[in-house]
Amino acid sequence: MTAGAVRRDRPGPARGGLAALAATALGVGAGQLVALPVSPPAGPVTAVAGQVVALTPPALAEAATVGAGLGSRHTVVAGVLVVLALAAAGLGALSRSSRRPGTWGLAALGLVGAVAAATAPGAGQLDVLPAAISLAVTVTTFHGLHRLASRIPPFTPEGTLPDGRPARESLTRRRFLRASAAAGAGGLVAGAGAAWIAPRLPSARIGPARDALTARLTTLAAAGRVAPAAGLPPGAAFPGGTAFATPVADFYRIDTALRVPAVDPASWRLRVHGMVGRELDLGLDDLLARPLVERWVTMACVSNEVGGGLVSTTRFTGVELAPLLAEAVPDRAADQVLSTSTDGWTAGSPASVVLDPARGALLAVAMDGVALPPEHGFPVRIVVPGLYGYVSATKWVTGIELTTFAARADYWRVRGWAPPGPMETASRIDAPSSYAQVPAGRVVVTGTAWAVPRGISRVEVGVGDGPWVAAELAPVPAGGATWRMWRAELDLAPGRYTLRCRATDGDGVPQVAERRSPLPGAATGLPTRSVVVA
Ligand SMILES: Nc1nc2c(c(=O)[nH]1)N[C@H]1C(S)=C(S)[C@@H](COP(=O)(O)O)O[C@H]1N2
Ligand SMILES: [Mo]
Repeated sequence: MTAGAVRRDRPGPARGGLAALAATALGVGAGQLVALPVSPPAGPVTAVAGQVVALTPPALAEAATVGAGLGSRHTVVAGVLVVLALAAAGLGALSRSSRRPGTWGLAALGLVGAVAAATAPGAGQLDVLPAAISLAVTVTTFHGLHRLASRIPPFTPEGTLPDGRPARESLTRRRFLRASAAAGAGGLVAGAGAAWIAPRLPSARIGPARDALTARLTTLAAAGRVAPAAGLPPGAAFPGGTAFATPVADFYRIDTALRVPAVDPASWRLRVHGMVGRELDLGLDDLLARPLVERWVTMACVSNEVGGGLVSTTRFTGVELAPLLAEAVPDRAADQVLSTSTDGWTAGSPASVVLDPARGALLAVAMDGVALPPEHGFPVRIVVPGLYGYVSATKWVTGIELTTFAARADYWRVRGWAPPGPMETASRIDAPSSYAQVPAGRVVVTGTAWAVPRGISRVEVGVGDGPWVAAELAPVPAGGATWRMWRAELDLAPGRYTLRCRATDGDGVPQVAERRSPLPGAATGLPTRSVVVA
């Protein structure tokens, strides 16, 4: 060995393991810290723990809770940390001749965190950021520490190198140990700091505030202060078909919010202003003091493709918007109701629609009997039956301005979308699924159709170019504000078929068959589905 050359060597399993462990600690600590301003549940460890809890069968979760003194959540977090530490140390120990096992393994662990954060219910678009930063910090730190560890000469007795020079081993070793200790300690401090800060942030109050609002609504309902929605008529959905009421967790979600706004209901205000005779300024208590109603509504997104899933139905609870706005004495010349959210998003609805008491626009506070989830607009959002979400359904609403379409354009109109029009009559085939193989004979086809607020009067199904066959229509709660399930039985011999369907609205007008993509208005065209009958 030539004098002065730094001998490269394999770091033993202990050094490799220590390097990976310290790097992971720093990376995870950084990720947890970055999550604070983004979204605390999106911290990589918090996110994985959350998914573990969500995926644990209830019986097992209960057993874990009973068994754990600290409560299952802390136990799960501790479990995740232990598994992570073992995995990281193992990957580091494997990285002897090359950094590759550690690099790829640690990156894979980081990806698990990112996927957990991105797929958590209510995740915002920025929620992968903490895990991504965590991954980058971990891998970079691991590289640095691994390089230091590789520079430590092999152990020789008497502290000399094989060529007899005095080893600088102790110096290099000390540098490696010091750097590892610094990374590990930094990670611990960051992680512990984040864990201490998170429950003290305003966003941590949203969960309890939501529960409190749900409890309050339950009390109001028990006191008869909520006009209940008509119960679902029996048979509103067909066996094997799509559920009439979309579970809240499956309700489609569309918004531009990079992070889900955390709006404290205690300080929430709604200002009604603009072309009005009298401005209104309401808090949540003022809102809940008004008569509350429940209403079944099917909401749809204008960007839904034919056959797409951006349409859902739930029972909203809220305050009638038309009489509330009437109290502000809107100017007759105001043709637009422009609503604003805390994040600056705006929706411009036709005043004629929102101010029409028969349409039933709501300031909604709950869906399916529970306070709105944060990602669906907690604490208050607007719901206008028959208007697409982009021109009506403002989540986290805090302002309503009476104005004109000539004077103000809303968020999506500025970006090329059409001003509000009536909702297109639309239908969808839900079963059999695409390219499903079904046995020959009687084939049951189910689906849904909507044309809010006109309702659905007829749905027909066709096979190939064959004639239209009337489908059976399920009963719906009163009015046309919801979708309507349908079902048809076809007699099919073996072969490949294309099924199509067509809905007719309550005014007797069939849905537009001409194929048109969403932008600038809603899509039109008849849904089709390929099936294989064997
Ligand atoms: N504040 C805010 N509200 C919003 C949006 C948004 O981006 N920001 N998107 C709208 C659109 S385009 C639709 S389709 C509906 C979707 O509501 P959901 O996510 O509760 O299903 O919300 C509307 N309300
Ligand atoms: Mo939308």
